Amino acid sequence: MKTIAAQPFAFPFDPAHTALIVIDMQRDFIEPGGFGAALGNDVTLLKKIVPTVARLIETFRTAGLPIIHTRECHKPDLSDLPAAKHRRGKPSMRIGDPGPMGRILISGEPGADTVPELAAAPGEIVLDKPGKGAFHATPLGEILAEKKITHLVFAGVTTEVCVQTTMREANDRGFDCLLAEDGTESYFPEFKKAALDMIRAQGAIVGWTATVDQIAQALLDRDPPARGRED
Ligand code: C5J
Repeated sequence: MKTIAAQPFAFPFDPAHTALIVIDMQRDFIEPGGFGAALGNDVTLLKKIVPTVARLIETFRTAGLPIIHTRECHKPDLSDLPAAKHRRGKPSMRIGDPGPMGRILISGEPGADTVPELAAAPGEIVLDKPGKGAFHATPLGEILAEKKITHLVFAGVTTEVCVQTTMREANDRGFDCLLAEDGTESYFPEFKKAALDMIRAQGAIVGWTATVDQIAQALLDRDPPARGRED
């Protein structure tokens, strides 16, 4: 067993039963010139976490632990898109419409792909999901059961939508969940803060949070990075 120095208290985990889930680090949400930017969102907030998420992924690769990358997207014929989800959003820019990086949130289109800096390595799982939560209408539950995973570390975007929804789904299914505080982001900083507070409230009601350094320190048994002198 190992322990991550986390909030609201230490997170004990067995690396042999732990996986990383990286949620929706897709070009359309993160890159300037994508769907998120076209909707008027400040994508620089999301782009800033890419190197930190890359470090977390590298930590799991070094430790030899499973990594699952998700992408929120739909089939080209929209057969997995509920009418209620289709109706939402800006009328001029709905899922499936032509967007700045191909059809919006459609599998196979450039905008739906993961940003190249975080591309999956051979052997890592890439899971396309039609919902906000990664368990809905996907084989994620079966994949984790087959790998005997009991503990999940999360990163990705956006904190309060797809990340938090998936953590809540996982929590209800009996997984212990920890979110990388600096490996997740929102277009709305106040929503990120509220989501982190909510997750770890009432004795980790949804899960734990920790920094990528704290996660790496526990997984790789490394000392924390040296801090500069403050005097
Ligand atoms: C995600 C969204 N990935 N905000 N999607 O959070 O619509």
